[in-house]
Amino acid sequence: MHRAILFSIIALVPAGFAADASAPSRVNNPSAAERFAKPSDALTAREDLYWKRTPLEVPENIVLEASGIAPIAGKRLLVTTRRGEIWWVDGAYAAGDTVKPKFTLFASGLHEPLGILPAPSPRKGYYVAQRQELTRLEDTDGDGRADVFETVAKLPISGSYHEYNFGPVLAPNGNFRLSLNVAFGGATQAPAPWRGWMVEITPDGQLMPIAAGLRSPCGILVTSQGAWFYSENQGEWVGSGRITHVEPGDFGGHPAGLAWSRTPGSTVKLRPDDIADFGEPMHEVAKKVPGVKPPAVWLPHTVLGISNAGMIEDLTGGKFGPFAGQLFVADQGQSKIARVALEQVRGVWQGMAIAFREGFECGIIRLAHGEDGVLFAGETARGWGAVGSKQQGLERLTWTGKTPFEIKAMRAQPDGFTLTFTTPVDRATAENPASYSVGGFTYLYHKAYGSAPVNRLACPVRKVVVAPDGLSVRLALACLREGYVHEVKAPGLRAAGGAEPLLHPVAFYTLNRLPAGDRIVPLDPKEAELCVSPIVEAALGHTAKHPLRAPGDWINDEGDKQILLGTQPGLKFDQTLLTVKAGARVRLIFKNTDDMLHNFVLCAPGRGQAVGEAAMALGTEGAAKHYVPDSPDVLFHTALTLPETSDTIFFTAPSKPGDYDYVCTFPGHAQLMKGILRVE
Ligand SMILES: [Cu+2]
Repeated sequence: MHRAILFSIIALVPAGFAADASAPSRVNNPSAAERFAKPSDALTAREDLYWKRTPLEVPENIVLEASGIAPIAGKRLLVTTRRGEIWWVDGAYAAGDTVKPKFTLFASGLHEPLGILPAPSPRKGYYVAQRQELTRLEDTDGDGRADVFETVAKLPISGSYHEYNFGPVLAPNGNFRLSLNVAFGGATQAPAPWRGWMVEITPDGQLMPIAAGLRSPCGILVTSQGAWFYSENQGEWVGSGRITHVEPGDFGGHPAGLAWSRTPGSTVKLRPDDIADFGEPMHEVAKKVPGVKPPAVWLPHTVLGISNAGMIEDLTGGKFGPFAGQLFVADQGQSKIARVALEQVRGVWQGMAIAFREGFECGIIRLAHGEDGVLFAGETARGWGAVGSKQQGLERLTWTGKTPFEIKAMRAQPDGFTLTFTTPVDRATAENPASYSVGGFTYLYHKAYGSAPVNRLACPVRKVVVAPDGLSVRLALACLREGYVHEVKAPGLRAAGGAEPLLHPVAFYTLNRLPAGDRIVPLDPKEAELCVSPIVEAALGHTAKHPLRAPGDWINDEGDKQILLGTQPGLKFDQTLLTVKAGARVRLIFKNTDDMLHNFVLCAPGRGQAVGEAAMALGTEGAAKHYVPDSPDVLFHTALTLPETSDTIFFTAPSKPGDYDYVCTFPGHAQLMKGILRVE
C-alpha cells in the first residue's frame, strides 16, 4: 500500500538508484523493493500465446526512457524521452523476434517531455508537454529535424522535481488537456498555479482550469464517447491506484491544488479548509462534501499495479483482440498492463478492472496503438525501480489472433452482476455457485500514504443463470454495497468443451451505483442484518504466533533477553543480526520509526523469502491478516505496525541453533527488509 509516488526522486538521484538508506524518508521509494514482485513464468508464458511481446532494440548510445509515443502514418513512431529528446523510429513494425528499428533524432534539449501529439489539421507539427510549457515543434525545411519550437502556453513551476506535466491530449473541441503533478512534500505541494489540476489550453495559449485534486495523474484520456478520465497513483490522500472521471469543477481528492481554487477562472468551489483528514471511505465523504469525486474504478494496489500510468482506449476495431472499446492501463512499478471495461450507471461511471498482460522488461508509462492494432509500450524505471531486467525501453505487443478464455466484461445488475466471456463457458462449472467467490472492500480517504483494503465483507452467491449461448453468466449476490470494489474470483470456471481455465480468474468491479432493472432473486428482508459491514480491520489480538503476553512460566515480563528492533527508511530494519541463546525467553519490542507500515516475521531458517512470497500471494486478503501467511515456516510475528507505533511480542527462542530469517512481509518488502536471528 505504500508504493512511493510514481514520479519520485528522479531529479535527485542517478539511474539505477534503488532503496538507498541514505535517502531521506520523505522520498522513500518502496517501489525499489516492490519491483521484486516477479510475475509468474507460467502465467506470462500463457499470456504470450495470445499477446506476443517483442522488445525493440535500441542503439547503445541512446537512453530511450520512452515517455511519449506518437504513431505516424507510414509505420513510423515519434518517441519522446525523459532526457529531453525526440526520436523518429522506423522499422518498429518489422516481423521477427529480434527487431532493430532505425533511430533518427528529431529534437533535443526539451525539459522532460511526457507526451507528444501530432498537430490536428490544419495546424502543422507536433505538440509536446514540457515541464514548464506546452510547445509546438515543426520541421519546416523537411530535413527531419525540428526547427520551430513555439511556446503555446507557459506553465509555472517552482523547481520541485515532482512537478511533472502529463499530456497533451487532444480535446474534441480542438483544445489540449494536460494534468499537472503536485510537487513533493513540503508545506505546500502546489507552490505554483494549477499544480494538482487538469487544465485545458486553447491553440492560442489560453489556459482554463478544469478540475483539482490530482496527485500524480500520469494517465489522461478522453474516450470516443467524450468522457475524460485520469489515472492516479497511490499516495498521501490516495488509498490505492484508480481511474477517475473528470468533469469541470470536480475535485479528485488530493487537497494541495485547492490552494488555487480561489484564483479567477477556477471551476472548483471547494477550499483547502473543506478537506479534513477524514479517515472514512471516499464515497462516504463524497456524500457529505459536494465536489469530492470518488473514482470510477479502483485498481487494487499490488494486484493491478503499484503506480498506474498511461491509458488508452482500444479503438482498433478488433485488430488487437476481443476488447474493442475497453481501456488498457499501464503500470510503471510492476511493468504490466491492466484492462478496464467501463459503463455508466445512473449517470455515474464505474466498471471492471482485471489483469491483462505482465512480464515486460521495464516499467511502462505510455501506451499507443499503431497501425494494424499493434500496441507500443514506452518504458522507464529511473528513480523508482520496476519489475524487469531493463532500465528503459520500447516494446511491442501484438495480438496473435488466438482468443483466450477471459472475463470480457462485468455489468452491474440490481441484484448482482452479469459476467460476459470471450468464449462460451462450460455449463457444469458455470452453473455451480461454488465456482464463484465474491467479496467487497474499499479504501480509506485520509492524509496518510495509501490505505489497506477495509470493510471487507463476503457477498454470498444467491443464484446463477448461464445464458443459452454460454457467453454470459448472471450472478445474484447478497451484501452488495454501493461505493465498494467487488472482487469476483472464479478459478473453477472452465471454457466449454475443455479444461481451459480463465487466463485471469479475478476481476474487480467498482460499484458506484446499483442500476434499476429486473432482479432474478427477490430482495431478502434479512439482508440488512446479514450484511453488517465489519469494523475497520481490528488490531491483531494475542495468538500463539503473535504472543502479546508473557507465557505463565516466565518469572517476569522481561524474560532472559530484551530486543528493541527498529526500522529505517529504505525498507530496512535497524539491525540485521540479532543473537539469542537457544530456548531463551525473548521480549521483542518492534518499534516502527519509518513513515510506512511494516511488520516483523520470524521464519524457519532459509524460509524468509518464501514467506514473503506467500504474503504477496494473499492479494487483497493480505491486509486483514497483517500480511502474515498461514504457514508452518512462520514461527512468531508482530502486527503490521503503523508509523511511530510499536508492537511487543514474547516468545521462546527455538531450541535448535541456527540462523533464523526475519522479514517484513508487507507486499514487496521481504526482499530488502530482512535479517537473521542467530540462535546459539
Ligand atoms: Cu515493511
